[in-house]
Amino acid sequence: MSSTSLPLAGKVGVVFGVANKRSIAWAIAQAWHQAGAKLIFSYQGERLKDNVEELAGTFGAETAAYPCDVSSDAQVAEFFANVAKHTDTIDLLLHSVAFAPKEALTGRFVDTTREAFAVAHDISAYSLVGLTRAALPFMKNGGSVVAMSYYGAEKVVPHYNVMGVAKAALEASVRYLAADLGRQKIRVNAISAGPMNTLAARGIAGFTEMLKHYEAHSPLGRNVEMSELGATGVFLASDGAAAITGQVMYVDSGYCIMGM
Ligand code: NAD
Ligand code: 0WE
Repeated sequence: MSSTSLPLAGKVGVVFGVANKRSIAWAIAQAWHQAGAKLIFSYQGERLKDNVEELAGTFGAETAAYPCDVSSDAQVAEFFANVAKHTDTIDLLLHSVAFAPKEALTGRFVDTTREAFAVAHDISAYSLVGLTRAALPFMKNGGSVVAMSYYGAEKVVPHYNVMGVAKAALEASVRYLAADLGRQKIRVNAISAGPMNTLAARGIAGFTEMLKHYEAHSPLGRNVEMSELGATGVFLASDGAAAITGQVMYVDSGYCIMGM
């Protein structure tokens, strides 16, 4: 295929949420790159700098990565100031960031502290609003914003707790952002992924059982592959999805349609 026939040829994207090669953000970034997009990466802090620079480097030495802790307005502003050194246009934004204090993901939801509730919502939901607003001055030709969600936003998943409430806020934010920005040809959607074996899922008690449960009970009888999240990310970013905004697209082997 010639590069001009690639679905994201000439597009520029910013990526939030790569921690390592197993990150969902890395799967979508690879798919965006293979579809012809040029990408700029962020990383949460110094701890992840080398990891992310090494991964970004596989796209060519000129692929940039800058720090951005999304809980800091100053770091968000600084990140986009760094982006401005490379481009005056952004077409794609990937939000693949979530965090709740570990103790909030065990035990009962009713025991969630004010502090854990605030942190989970700040990092996992508000950051989509703040990052999208910071990207707006660059999205002169319209754009596509993609966020990652999970079924626990809709239904009670044991121990997902405050993260489920934060994902509900994220999904509602997707809709309100889509309504605000549609006239600027900026689309905002979420991918609700089935359970994936990443750093964020590791150490969750019963995670292996959850993978087995999806295998046993989803219509497709299997778990989701990273490349399938990548392909959905490319679709949502491409002109094929030009009339799709404000949606939560389930990429979960069909699990969420089942009543029992
Ligand atoms: P991951 O650990 O690879 O990615 C989570 C990312 O969030 C990391 O890169 C981490 O650095 C980043 N992050 C956390 N706090 C941050 C902060 N303050 N500032 C900047 N970045 C911060 O795990 P993942 O599974 O790839 O998670 C990515 C997204 O996918 C999350 O939104 C998660 O909720 C969602 N998701 C995951 C699954 C799953 O089963 N793994 C399923 C559905 C949705
Ligand atoms: O969104 C997530 C997990 C996000 C996450 C993970 C952690 C682990 C380490 C947020 N915060 C933290 N904080 C930490 O200290 N998923 C969709 C994966 C996930 O997490 C679960 C799940 C699934 C699925 C937690 C309980 C039950 C199911």
